[in-house]
Amino acid sequence: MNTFTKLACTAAATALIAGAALADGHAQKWDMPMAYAATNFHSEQGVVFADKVREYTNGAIDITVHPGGSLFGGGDIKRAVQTGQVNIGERFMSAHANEAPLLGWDNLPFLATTYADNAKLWEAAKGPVNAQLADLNMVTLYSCAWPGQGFYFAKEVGSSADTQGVKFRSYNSATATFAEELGMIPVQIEAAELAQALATGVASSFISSGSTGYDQKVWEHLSHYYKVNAWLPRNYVVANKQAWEALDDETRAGVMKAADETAAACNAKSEELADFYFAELEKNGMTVTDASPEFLAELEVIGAKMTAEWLETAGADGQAIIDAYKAMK
Ligand code: PCA
Repeated sequence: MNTFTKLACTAAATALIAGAALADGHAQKWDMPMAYAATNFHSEQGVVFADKVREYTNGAIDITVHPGGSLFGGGDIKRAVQTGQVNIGERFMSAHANEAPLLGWDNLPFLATTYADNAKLWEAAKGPVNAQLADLNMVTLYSCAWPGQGFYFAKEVGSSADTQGVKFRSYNSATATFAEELGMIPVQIEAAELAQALATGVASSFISSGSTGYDQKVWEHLSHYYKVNAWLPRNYVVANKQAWEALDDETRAGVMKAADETAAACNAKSEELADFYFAELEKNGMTVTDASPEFLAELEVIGAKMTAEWLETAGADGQAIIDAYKAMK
């Protein structure tokens, strides 16, 4: 067989297998909105995932990644997937904990502060959380943790005496509550708009990982980062339920294989990069330190209150997640 014939045979075979995915035999093109910078590890892993999906489904599903909120802004991605405007997307689901309290499981202060513990907590949470997402018409393909969350400020902060009246960028209601407890004034803003919010004075502090501070070059506006390591929140890559159910078993298995591999790679990448981000913040002039014992003690008291409030809204399912997690430790 010459090269051309071989290629033609491979293409024909691929087309045949790909045909398994759709009744009309064409590959499906799926647009995948992602909310964070193209160079962020979540987005880069999204591209790796798309490549793996093409490979493991023999080209049946062809995903195009749209990072940086370019197709849908972060706040609109969940609805876009739910309603089938897109078949797949990435979302920071704890931002929707006011609609579905269970989705706040990954914002519980000081409960699981290492990658190993965060993986255990996800193990404990994923049954009820994925059931909740299924109720919202979404199928979870994979989730990936951000590095630990700490506070960014434009000044030295030793305790809540220094945070009164400070304008704070929140990314969900849990972080807004945290800020209010510290006397700050929260406003919810997507990461993609963070640099602009800092530049215009809409906010002068926020809680996040070193990753987002690095992506948004926040050293241009802020001076201090306190490594509180309060929690490791997660992004989820989810599919629209009808789009998912329309796939044949073999194609779904290919997508899940890609998803499982990407989950492992993405979480490993997050852990590997955590200290790199701190070094970059420092290199660009920021002071990166642990929070003072006084500030940390205050944050722990607030954290306990937030966990109690979450349990009130998340109910028995929430308690079951915490219990199952503690049983694993
Ligand atoms: N970065 C995202 C979510 C958590 C994180 O570390 C953000 O600040 O929006």
